Amino acid sequence: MTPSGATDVREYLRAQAAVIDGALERYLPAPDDCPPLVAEAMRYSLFAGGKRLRPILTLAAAETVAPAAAARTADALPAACAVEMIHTYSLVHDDLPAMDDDTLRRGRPTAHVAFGEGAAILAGDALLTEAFRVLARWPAGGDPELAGRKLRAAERVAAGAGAGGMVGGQALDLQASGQVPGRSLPIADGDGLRTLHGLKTGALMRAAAAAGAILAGGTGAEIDAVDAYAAHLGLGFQIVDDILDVESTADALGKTAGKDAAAGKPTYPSILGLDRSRALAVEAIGAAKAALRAGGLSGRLDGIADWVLTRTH
Ligand code: GRG
Repeated sequence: MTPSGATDVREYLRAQAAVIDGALERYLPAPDDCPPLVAEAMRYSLFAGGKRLRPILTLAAAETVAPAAAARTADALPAACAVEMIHTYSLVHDDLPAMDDDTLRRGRPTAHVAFGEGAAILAGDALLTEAFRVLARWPAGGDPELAGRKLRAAERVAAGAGAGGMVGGQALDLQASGQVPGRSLPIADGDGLRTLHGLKTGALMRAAAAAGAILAGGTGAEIDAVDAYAAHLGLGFQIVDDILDVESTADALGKTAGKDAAAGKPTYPSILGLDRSRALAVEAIGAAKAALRAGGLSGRLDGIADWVLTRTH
């Protein structure tokens, strides 16, 4: 990527994150709409400075399949917000003592440290549930074609987040780290890691991108290309995450660094070494871009793939 291309994509990511933050503010229950503790705990984790990569994928996928139709990309904004709410719920629950037991996330004390375990569990539950309210309700209007697209997008997001997607990946992660009595499932090679992360990290990214393409009225082939792109991107993202966990600091990452190694978790660097991990990340990002090209698509998703490789947090 050229330096100007890198600046351009960073500017795009910043601008889209601001659009998403504004929309999240509108879609989220206000403290008057529910017991204030729930609204406060949801907002605490959601507005703590996440990168917004998944919702940006939703918007960028919509732009990619419907480049000339602003209305179509606006149709994808509620789903983008729903995906970020689901991602944030997963972080809140992942940080709980029963899971990863972490105290720092997005540069702040984790939700259970700030609000207590019970309230953090409820904040996660509420984020997940409200996400599907957003998916069902917006964009509003009686257009039956749009209603059909909303339903397909919601189904896709549920599948990516659910038992055969992110939740399933988290279950494999618990088993891999010996946290399920009598059900350990150690991971010893790259294929095992790929399966785990394809679910835990990749499935929601795939659903995020596919939902954008669906809501913008993409063809079946376009939706498939965007889905394949996001599958490779998710892998690249995860490998870079594992490398940053080794090489970066808590200050830069906004979360505990070196946590995986300390917990004896299988990671790309621990199983394959840093050099091979870097090469695999480059390969995955190349494959993501190739999947787009194979579907006759280009545009922002390409630059986002390059950014994933060079990101520092
Ligand atoms: C609890 C059902 C359930 C799932 C948890 C997402 C997840 C699954 C666990 C988070 C732990 C982790 C390190 C996952 C792998 C990489 C990842 C998803 C990192 C966090 O995503 P970022 O970097 O975070 O996009 P921000 O804060 O920028 O949104």
